[in-house]
Amino acid sequence: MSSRIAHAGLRAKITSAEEAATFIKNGMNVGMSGFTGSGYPKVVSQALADQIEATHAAGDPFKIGVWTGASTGPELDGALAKADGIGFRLPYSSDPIARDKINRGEINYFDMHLSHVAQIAWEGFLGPLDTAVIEVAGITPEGDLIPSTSVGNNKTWLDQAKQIILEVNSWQNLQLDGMHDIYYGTALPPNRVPIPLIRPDDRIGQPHFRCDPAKVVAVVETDSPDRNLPFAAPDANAKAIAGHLLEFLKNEVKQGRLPPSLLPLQSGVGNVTNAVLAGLMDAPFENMTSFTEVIQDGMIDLLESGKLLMASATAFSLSPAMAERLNRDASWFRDKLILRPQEISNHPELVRRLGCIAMNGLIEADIYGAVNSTHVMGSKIQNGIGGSGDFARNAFVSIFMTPSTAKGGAISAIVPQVSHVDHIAQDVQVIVTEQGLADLRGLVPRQRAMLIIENCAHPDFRDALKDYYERALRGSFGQQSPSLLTEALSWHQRFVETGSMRP
Ligand code: 0RQ
Repeated sequence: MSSRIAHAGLRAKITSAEEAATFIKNGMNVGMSGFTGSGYPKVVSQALADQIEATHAAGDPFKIGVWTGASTGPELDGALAKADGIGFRLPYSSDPIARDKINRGEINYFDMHLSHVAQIAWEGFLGPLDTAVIEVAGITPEGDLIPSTSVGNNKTWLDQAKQIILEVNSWQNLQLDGMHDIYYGTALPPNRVPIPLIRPDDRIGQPHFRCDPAKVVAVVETDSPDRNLPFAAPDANAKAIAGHLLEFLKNEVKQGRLPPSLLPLQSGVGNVTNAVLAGLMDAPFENMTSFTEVIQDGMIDLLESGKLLMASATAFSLSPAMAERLNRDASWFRDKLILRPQEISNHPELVRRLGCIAMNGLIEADIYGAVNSTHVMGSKIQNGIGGSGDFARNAFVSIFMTPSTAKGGAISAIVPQVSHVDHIAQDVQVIVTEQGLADLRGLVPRQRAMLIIENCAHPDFRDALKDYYERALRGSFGQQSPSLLTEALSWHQRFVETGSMRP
């Protein structure tokens, strides 16, 4: 195992997770690796949670700021949240225990665009980064780090942290070495230069992270798997959404607006987006590419089928079975997959230049096309905006999709007005539900309203939406985006009071 730690000085720092965790103190900011259940530290975070619990039991405070790439696994977010050890969290979280504490106001949560994290850390808004805890697949003789299954913000954490703890995970296949492209050319203005990436498969950086061995205080060996959840088999709604979307893409090719190989695909995480990827297996598009944030199961299937030539992302988000498959055949996948820092995988300059097709989920959309991706009933966070904003604003085609109802039909995903705005109507070009698809490009708000209600709303809510819209046409203060101010959020209020949006 220690053979993965080829640098003599760092081999001398091998210690237990418990010992390593003692370097982290109350009040510290800790930058951890990890992105959607892959490449996150597994044992130091758990040992830290144990120490936090013991400190609390002794009557002393112990909370830290946790900065990551995005969501992580139960051994990190779950364990630390359960121990009441997180005071501040950024930039994305989907852990159920942490979610409850965020929504009770017990964790300060900074939900932000994932491409902005490195910049805001360099600008100093978050305070100093005291410690970095980074999972790696190995350490080279020179002391460079072989990344594992996510890159996220690791480069930034390693550069900024005062001290570094490394988890060397032998569960990760060493054949991952060479899959990563770590670009060190970013800078703050006025010193920025164009990012020299022209095609999704361009490599513009180096395979390993730089790391100052003098900052490393502990090296911990582990053998723990990444823990992602399995995907559900696509249900009828997911299949219907995928069907509408694939018809749309076929028509775009027919109209000459998209090439037959489409443009680089970005796909959000979740069962619906995975169903779309599954649908692409039988669609007539060949030689596709992907420039996205996370690689999920459907992408791997597409790669193996030969329909997708390559995928660029910052992390894997694979079911346990698929993670095993990737781990077994890492050398085959290594030439077809590129993992980059998230400031590059999600970079607006690149998303715009490449002309990505962005496909993301939503919580609710309103009749004018504004999208809420994050807050249930305007105040309760589900996960966070993640990379959806990085891609939606800059994509060549910006698509959002959802089942038309939630919570067993009690909630309409199409509402008179969204209760929280993540994506303004100008960033939303296409909305898809199992009912149909609304292509909003070139339409003014009044045209959008009719199309979204007719094509996307569930029949159970369609008449009520029409009724609202027609009364808004008569009673609104202005006619650009007609609305009834005192009624626009009444559906949400009704749900809060009665448990249903239904009248
Ligand atoms: O909650 O499991 O408690 O029932 O939201 O909803 O339908 O399973 O859909 O997994 O695709 O998630 C927007 C949350 C959709 C996701 C969102 C409830 C629903 C369920 C999940 P339960 P589904 P999905 C790049 C892209 C932002 C980040 C992003 C998301 C739960 O897509 O986090 O796009 N997006 N990143 O019941 C009340 C509604 C609801 C609702 C759904 N209208 N009202 N609850 N739910 N709609 C990737 C990254 O950034 C990492």
